[in-house]
Amino acid sequence: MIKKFLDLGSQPLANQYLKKPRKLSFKKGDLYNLSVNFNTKTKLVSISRKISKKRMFNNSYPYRSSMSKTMLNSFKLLSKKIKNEFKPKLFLEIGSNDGALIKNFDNKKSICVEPCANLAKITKKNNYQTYSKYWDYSLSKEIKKKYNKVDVIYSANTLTHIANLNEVFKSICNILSGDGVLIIEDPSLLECIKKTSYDQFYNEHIYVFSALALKNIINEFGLELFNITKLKTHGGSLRYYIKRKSNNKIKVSKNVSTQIKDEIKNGLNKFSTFKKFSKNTLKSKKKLVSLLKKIKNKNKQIVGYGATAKATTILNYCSIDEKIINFFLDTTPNKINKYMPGKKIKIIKYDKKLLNNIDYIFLGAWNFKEEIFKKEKKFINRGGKFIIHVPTPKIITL
Ligand code: JHZ
Repeated sequence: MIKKFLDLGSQPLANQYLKKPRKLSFKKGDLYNLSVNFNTKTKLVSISRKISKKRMFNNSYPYRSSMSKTMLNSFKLLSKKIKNEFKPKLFLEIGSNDGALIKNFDNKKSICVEPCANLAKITKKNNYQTYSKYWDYSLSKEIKKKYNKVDVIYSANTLTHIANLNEVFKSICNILSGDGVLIIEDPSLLECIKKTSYDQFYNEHIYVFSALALKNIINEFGLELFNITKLKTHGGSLRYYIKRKSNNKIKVSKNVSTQIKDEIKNGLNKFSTFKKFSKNTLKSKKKLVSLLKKIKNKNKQIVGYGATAKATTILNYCSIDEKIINFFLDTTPNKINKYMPGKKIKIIKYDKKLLNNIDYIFLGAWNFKEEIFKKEKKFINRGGKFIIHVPTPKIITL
C-alpha cells in the first residue's frame, strides 16, 4: 500500500533557472504538488507526482558535477578503488554528467550515458564514447550489440531520477557480465530522516533509497547487495555494491546487514517514522523562517550560497523571498544571472568581493559546508556567520 506522509506544497521544477523571474501567477503546468509517499510493502519512498524526463533532463540541464572539489576528490578515490579491485575491461557510467568521474578512466575502455546533450558534448569532446540518450532497455540493447557485456556499471545520483525502476534494473541485467558489478550511490534515506533534510525531495529525486528498499527491488532481478559504504557527500550518501546472486566469487560483507539493521532500528520499515519526519519538517520550516526574520529585523544582509536544487524546495516550501535573501552566489555557468526557481532571487556569479557587506550566508549547498568554510576564511574572520537548516535551523559561528 502506498501512503502519503509529507506535503511540501506547490513547487516549481528544481534546476529550472529562468532568465526572468516568474510573476506570482504561474502558467498552468509550471508548478506541481510535491508530496512524498511510503510504500508499506517495498519500503520505498517516492514523490507522488512524476514529471516527464524530457522536461527535467534536456539540452539545457544546468547541474555540473565538477563544481565541487569534494565531489571531484570522492570520484578520484572511487575510480582508483574500482580499477584496483574490479579491474574492468569495460566500464559504463549511467548519468556521466560533465565527466567528473569518468575522466579518471581510460576513454578506450569506458562508455558514458548522459541524456542531457549539453553535458554529453563535454565527454564526447574528450573522446569518450557517449550515448546522449535516456537509460532504458532499448539503449541497453544498442550497447550490447556493439560491446556485448560490461564488467562494471556505475551510477551516482541518477537511478533515483528514473521513474521506471523495473526498466532500469532489467536494462542493467541485460548488459552486466555474469561476474560483473553494479555500483550506485545516492543520498541515504536514513541520513535524510535523521537530519530532517526535507530538501532532498524535489522533482528529480523521484526516489530516496534506503538499503532496505533497494534490497527488495533488486531481489526481483536476481541481484543482491554485497557491500555498502557510507559517504559524507550530498549530506550523507550510501554507496551500494551489487552483484548477481549467482556469482559466488564475491563474498557478501557484514556491512550490508549492519546497514539494514540500523535502518530498521531507526524505523525505516514503519510508516509512523515518516509521519514523525513530516512533523519535524513543519517544525524545521517554522524555526528557519523565524530565524531569518529575526536577522532581517536587525537590518542584516543575508545571501544564499550554492543555488542548489535542494534550495528550491526550501525557498518555495518556506515562502522565502528576495526581501529575506538578497541573492544567491554560485559558480555554475548555466545558473548565473538567472533566478531561483519560483522566486525573484537572482543568482550571481561567485565573487568573494560580493561578500564584503554581507552579515549572513544561508547555505543552499549545506552538503559542502566544510569546503565552503575553508574557502570563506576571510568572511569568517571578519565575523560573518552561516545559517544552516540541518539537522535543525541555526546560526553557525566559526
Ligand atoms: P549540489 C543536484 O542537486 C541535482 P543540488 C541532482 N538531482 C542531484 O541529485 C545532485 O545534484 C547530485 C554550487 N557551489 O551538488 C555548485 C558553489 O557555487 O548540492 C552547485 O550549483 N560554490 C542531479 O543542486 C551547488 O552549489 C562552491 O564552493 O542540490 C551545489 O549543488 C560549492 C562547493 C558549490 O546539488
